[in-house]
Amino acid sequence: MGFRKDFLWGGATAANQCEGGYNAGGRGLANVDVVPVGEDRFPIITGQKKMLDFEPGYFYPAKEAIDMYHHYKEDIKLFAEMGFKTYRLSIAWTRIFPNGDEAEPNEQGLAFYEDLFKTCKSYGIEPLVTITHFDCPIHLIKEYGGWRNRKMIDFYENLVRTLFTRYQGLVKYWLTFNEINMILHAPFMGAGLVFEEDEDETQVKYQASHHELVASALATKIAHEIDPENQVGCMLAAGLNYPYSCKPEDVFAAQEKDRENYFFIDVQSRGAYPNYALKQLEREGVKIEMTEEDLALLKAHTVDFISFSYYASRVVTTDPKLNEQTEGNIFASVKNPYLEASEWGWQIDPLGLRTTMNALYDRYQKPLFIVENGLGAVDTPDGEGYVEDDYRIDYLREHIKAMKDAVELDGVDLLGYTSWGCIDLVSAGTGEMKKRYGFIYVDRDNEGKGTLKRTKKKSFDWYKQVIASNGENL
Ligand code: BGP
Repeated sequence: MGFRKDFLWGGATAANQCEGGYNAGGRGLANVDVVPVGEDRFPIITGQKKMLDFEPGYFYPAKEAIDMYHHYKEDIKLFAEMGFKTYRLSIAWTRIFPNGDEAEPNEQGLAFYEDLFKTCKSYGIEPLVTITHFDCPIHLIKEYGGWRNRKMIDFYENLVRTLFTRYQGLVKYWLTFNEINMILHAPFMGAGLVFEEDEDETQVKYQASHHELVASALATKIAHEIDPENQVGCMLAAGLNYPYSCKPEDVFAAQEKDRENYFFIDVQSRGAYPNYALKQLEREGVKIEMTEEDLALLKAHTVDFISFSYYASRVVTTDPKLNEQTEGNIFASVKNPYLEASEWGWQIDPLGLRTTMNALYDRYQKPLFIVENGLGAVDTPDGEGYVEDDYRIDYLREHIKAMKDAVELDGVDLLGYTSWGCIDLVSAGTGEMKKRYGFIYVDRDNEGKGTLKRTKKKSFDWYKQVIASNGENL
């Protein structure tokens, strides 16, 4: 009983939120570099405002972040001390191909990740690599319009072929696109999309989604050809949509919302566009350009496992009077009267994790991997930088309990768990440093000031014993 013996405990980060070193080692600029902190952030993330260069007067947190580019050996050593079996990180596309469309990769970028993976391996830590985590070279946006353009599939193919070849034997677990469904809510981050005023946004988003889905299937094919040991997963921003009431219209509306998410995984895991999506796109007048070869590729190269992030559940209602909204991961939700929320309004729902796991496992019957979960909170360190983060421990404990129930009581096959932001990093939604998730405090503030010193929080020792007991001591 309990978690499998080889359960992959660990933590997760993304290149642009922790690495910094934005122009080091021949790196080019990416979309995520030019998203500033402040009121222009949201319009940029959603593709409504164009900002494709650093502009004076703005603060760009990804430029330096927590400077993991220069601290990775120290950081991985700390992860090893916690007993990590895996470390989920992402590749910065522009370290490998600074513009995205070069024929030859940048050796300095390749060497950087090679050493990082070797460092992980030296501690027995298995890297879990997200190929693109909200990451698109600026040049590809300016020149080709991001993922709306079919040529992106070729550039992505070049990237993945390079990675799978170079890191064969070092990396076995790959995720093709972080939170692929976020393209609908944060299209600049998810697909490098900036909209023209008269453009049909839905049309563009679904065409771009199609290109990413084909690219993902192609990556799965190439990964298996290069090394049959490779395991490729899709990655969903998960979290169920509850109907606010048992009114049939509310239940139906919640089902429709869930389908917005399932659509992507249905294609990646079952290998075909589901009927409900084809019908809905037809009703909305969306026409996706796709070829017979695309459909054959999607069918033949489905993912090996389903990975997802889970922070909160959402609520859907058809009653216009019930419009009290609360924040959620990138987009808002109706308030759930039964749940507490984080300082950022994300509704805390451990049982919702078990329900989400069951829904995904029932639907796909493939192993699951929880690759993000955690509490974003304001930490108050003492003079030494130590944080007593019992609130974070409570959140994680309750979620790990729920995931244990899904495994033990429901029989879900779960490969591993990587909590989000295992070391403090820049928030994707707000760009702030004050929203922290880590077991390790980093002395860095919202303005980019601080010594960058790393200090273990109370949760560090707690998570260490969770891992050591394979989830028995919570
Ligand atoms: C997910 C992203 C992560 C991460 C996390 C927490 O959507 O994949 O990159 O940042 O959410 O969100 P935030 O940083 O906004 O608190």
